[in-house]
Amino acid sequence: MTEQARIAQRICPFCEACCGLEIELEGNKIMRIRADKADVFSAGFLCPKAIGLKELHEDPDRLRSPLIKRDGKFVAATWDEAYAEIERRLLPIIAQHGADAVATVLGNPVSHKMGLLLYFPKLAKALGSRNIYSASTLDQIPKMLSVGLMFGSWLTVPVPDIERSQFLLIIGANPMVSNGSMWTVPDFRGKAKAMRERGGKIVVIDPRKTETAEVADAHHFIRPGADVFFLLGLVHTLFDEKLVRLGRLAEHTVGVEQIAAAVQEFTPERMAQRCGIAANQIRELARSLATTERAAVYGRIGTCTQEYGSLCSWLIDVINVLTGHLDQEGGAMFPKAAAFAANTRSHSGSGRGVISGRHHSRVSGLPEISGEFPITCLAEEIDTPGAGQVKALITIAGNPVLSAPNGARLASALDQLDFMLSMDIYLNETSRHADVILPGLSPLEEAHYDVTFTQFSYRNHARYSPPALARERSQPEEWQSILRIAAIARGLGSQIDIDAYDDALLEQDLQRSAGAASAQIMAALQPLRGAERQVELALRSGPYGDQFTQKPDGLTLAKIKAAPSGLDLGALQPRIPEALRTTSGKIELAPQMLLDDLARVRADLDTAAPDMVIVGRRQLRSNNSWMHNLPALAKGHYRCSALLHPDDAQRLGLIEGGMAQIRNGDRMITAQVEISSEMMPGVVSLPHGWGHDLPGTQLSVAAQRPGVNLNALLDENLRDPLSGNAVLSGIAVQVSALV
Ligand SMILES: Nc1nc2c(c(=O)[nH]1)N[C@H]1C(S)=C(S)[C@@H](COP(=O)(O)OP(=O)(O)OC[C@H]3O[C@@H](n4cnc5c(=O)[nH]c(N)nc54)[C@H](O)[C@@H]3O)O[C@H]1N2
Ligand SMILES: Nc1nc2c(c(=O)[nH]1)N[C@H]1C(S)=C(S)[C@@H](COP(=O)(O)OP(=O)(O)OC[C@H]3O[C@@H](n4cnc5c(=O)[nH]c(N)nc54)[C@H](O)[C@@H]3O)O[C@H]1N2
Ligand code: SF4
Ligand SMILES: [Mo]
Repeated sequence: MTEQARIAQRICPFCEACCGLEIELEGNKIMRIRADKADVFSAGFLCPKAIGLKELHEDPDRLRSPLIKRDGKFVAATWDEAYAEIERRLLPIIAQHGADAVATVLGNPVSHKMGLLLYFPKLAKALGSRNIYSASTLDQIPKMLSVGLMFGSWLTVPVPDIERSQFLLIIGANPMVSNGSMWTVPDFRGKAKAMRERGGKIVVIDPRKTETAEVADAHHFIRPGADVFFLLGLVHTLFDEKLVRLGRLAEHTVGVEQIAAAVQEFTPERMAQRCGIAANQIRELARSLATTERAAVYGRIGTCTQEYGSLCSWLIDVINVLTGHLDQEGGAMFPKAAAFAANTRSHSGSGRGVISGRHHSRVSGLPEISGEFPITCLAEEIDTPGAGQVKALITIAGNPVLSAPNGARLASALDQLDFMLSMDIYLNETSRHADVILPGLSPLEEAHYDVTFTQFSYRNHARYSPPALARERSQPEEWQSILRIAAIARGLGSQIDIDAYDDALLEQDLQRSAGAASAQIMAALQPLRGAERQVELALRSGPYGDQFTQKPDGLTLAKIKAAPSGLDLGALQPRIPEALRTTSGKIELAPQMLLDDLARVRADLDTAAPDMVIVGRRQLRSNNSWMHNLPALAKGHYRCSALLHPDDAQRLGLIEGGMAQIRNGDRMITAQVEISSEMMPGVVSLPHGWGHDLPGTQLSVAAQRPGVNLNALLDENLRDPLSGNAVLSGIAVQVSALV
């Protein structure tokens, strides 16, 4: 290595696996990116997307200065000009139309950015608008609702304790490709292999024989959207065959009798036809789950983004409880994050539970869940006139024009706004509609702590990445930008001293939470600022923290910084009842809202399968809509293909590489055909996040192979009624050859 060569550690911000990487640098140049073998959590794993960190840093299309739209064209602007423009445009809208006229949209990368995650609440408070939307309602809100009702806080999600498990039932998830979701588990492949080597078994339920199914012991096709029937068949069998064993959890659980009564009619024999899995298979799987000492059921996108998303998410954990595997070694366990987890805060063992439906959306009257409305309501809130209409929008690291159903309607709604601000690193399908774009930093220029994913991790740990490269002095960190917008919204002016404002807000917070000790804590946090200071505060007052010197051996940010490959905090430990925050202090196995929703299932018992339905698909070298501009990831075989079974291809007259028209009512897309028996007959699979052929973007690589937009086919009004999550899977379509 030359003199200036150095290695920086960085947690990869691209997906939930949060791999620890080593960035080899010479001056400002990135020479190489490798896995950090010493990383206490990911232990030398990475995937091909890691190289994207270099390409993203160097991407000439990535925005480096603010843009302001003048006479329909974007022009580069200074930060001061951009903030002044926001102030000039936003304040009159708030003054004239009120707080709810300003909506915000948060996208997926927010959960990988500590600055955005920790400072968005300050912007939300300053705006005071009920119109908050995020990618959660295209994703995991059904799981948040079910665990919220059962365990008392939105993110108390049990994850498989894979290193000690002997049986894993994976439903509607493909961790071999996605690298895990709501389950932070780098190197799923290695862990699955180790599991099988010690005699463990993995069974996958999916309408496609996925990469995960390939490394599993068994795979069963399931009719898309029919998981609820399968899961009810499993729960029925547990009672029918007297396999229910709550073990240690019996005294901490209420609602078992209600579940027994509710599932009586859902025999596997009745469910088989509807879900496509034979009754004896359902019974066999229930027995395996119940009789294997260390086992867990895990479900993800396929079980959430469908019309029974909340019921499926709930039943998965009902099974974990009834089989005695919840909160047990080798079962589905609750991580204990070192900072920020609601289930480690305040009084342990009980709490206020979760409350939803405090207000309803203006047009469709849908309830807020966890403080947000379904993102599929955004377009109607903008394009439906009347009091309370959304007139301004702030998008933060989100691309809903591609990621949400019926982007065409949303795109034209965005053009009707009086003002739109995008905090984004690209001029893309969504940010092209903005009046001002504020770019974030390259991930290599910012510090990182995993605020969210430590709450879903297969093992407890704490890691911190300092910035690998210095940022341009003129470029603020994202927490600073978002806080400045908050100050603007409060009428404090765009010129405010942001560090002083941050101090003042923290002082207020501390006075509320720590009372007399607040001045002392404030002093102890010196000289940190911004997001980093929030991390230090949360760590030191968290479950492993030094409690500001009361426990000198406890955790501080300095201790984590001194361990560049992270600190291991041990395997997951049983946490019930301590992790509960329900009002009863019990696991609420049978929340009324979920029991009531079974009426929909009863009414749907005999619905016949449509000729063809469409489902989504994720791919290793792609991440939602925004990594298609990175050459190393974009190259290779064409990926945005419509994958279907040879029998369907033959029946529909489709040929490999030919074009198919896919229709849903009057919506239509054209996609290239790929034929494979890995698909369940009657199901076509297409990735999402493509369709980079819209005008006015600056994505030169992505535009060369734009792909087609799956969401252009989907109906924004189809939702899981309980959670409001969009239905993205199992939608009936007509497929025909394009002649
Ligand atoms: N049909 C179908 N649709 C789906 C899904 C599906 O399975 N099927 N999946 C859904 C899921 S799970 C999700 S999470 C959503 C994702 O939905 P979105 O979050 O709306 O989409 P992304 O493609 O992740 O867009 C991320 C945006 O953040 C920007 N960005 C990236 N890094 C940064 C940064 O550091 N700072 C800032 N300010 N911006 C940044 C990118 O340029 C991009 O505009 O898509 C959903 N849509
Ligand atoms: N490489 C890569 N990794 C990613 C992402 C990415 O875009 N690319 N996105 C990230 C994000 S935002 C998320 S949320 C996670 C998602 O993580 P996962 O949920 O693991 O991701 P998917 O690959 O979408 O897996 C969903 C599976 O559900 C199946 N499926 C579809 N419909 C149904 C159904 O009705 N029932 C059942 N049982 N299965 C069904 C699909 O065939 C697919 O195999 O991945 C994250 N990681
Ligand atoms: S699996 Fe790949 S994209 Fe995900 S965190 Fe690891 S290196 Fe990054
Ligand atoms: Mo997601």
